[in-house]
Amino acid sequence: MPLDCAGKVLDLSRPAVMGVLNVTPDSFSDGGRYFQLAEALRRAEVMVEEGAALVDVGGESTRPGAPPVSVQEELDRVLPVVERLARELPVPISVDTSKPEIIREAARAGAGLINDVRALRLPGALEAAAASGLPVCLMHMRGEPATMQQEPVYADVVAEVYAFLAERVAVCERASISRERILVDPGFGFGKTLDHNLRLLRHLNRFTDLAAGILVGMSRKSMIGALLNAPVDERLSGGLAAAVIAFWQGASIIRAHDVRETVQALCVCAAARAVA
Ligand code: 9MG
Repeated sequence: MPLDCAGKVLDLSRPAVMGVLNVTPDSFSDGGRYFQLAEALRRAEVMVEEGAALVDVGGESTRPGAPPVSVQEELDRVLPVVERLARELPVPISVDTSKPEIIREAARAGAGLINDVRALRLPGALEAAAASGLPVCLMHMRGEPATMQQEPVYADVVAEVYAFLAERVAVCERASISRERILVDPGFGFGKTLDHNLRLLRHLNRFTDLAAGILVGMSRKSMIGALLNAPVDERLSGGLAAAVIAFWQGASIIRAHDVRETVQALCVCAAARAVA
């Protein structure tokens, strides 16, 4: 079933690449808000030209150890960008946030999807997402970004992440967010060791019955760096391999920085999968 993202349709029957657009101070030139807005728009346009089916705008870094950002600062970073992109681009604009205030304002500004790494667990987030009427992505994260990579332990990572996501889907359904508007994401790199991430990737197909679709993000992450012993700017091939495996295992949305290459890799994979 296609997802209705504030009037823009996201087709989940073929692989969709979600382009990453960070609007944190370190991701733009220091030319003031106006120039940052123009730069963000240009980057998003390029991603759409390269085949992005949606663009994910985030104003608070979720990297391990990243400092928290106030509501006002996140609003100032994200809202003008969401508003402009939603107006000017043909694809849905997703907002990467956990805060109810940002969910509400981003929905008013034209966002088409809520991408929450905390799976709507912050007070008020569930109600704000339900009231928005938008599709949501519920991601699994163990702990908080500041501490999540400090020796995470699971008895059975696949079963525990599955149980967490199933419970969050049930909570959403009770709040009138129907399963047809829910995506789930095992949260690669969020409170997981390399072994946990590999097990989740290997068994990703177990998550397909939970919701309307599976979203994953492995692009440039440290799990790829650890496997290849490569710095962040040399992880493209590994990220593409992970994207292809995830799609083959049932993911329908791949969150990625390198949009053109990811679209091409998934195009080959989808063609092979379509053959009887
Ligand atoms: C914001 N963000 C960073 N990594 C992510 C991932 O793997 N999945 C989702 N849904 N969001 C992410």
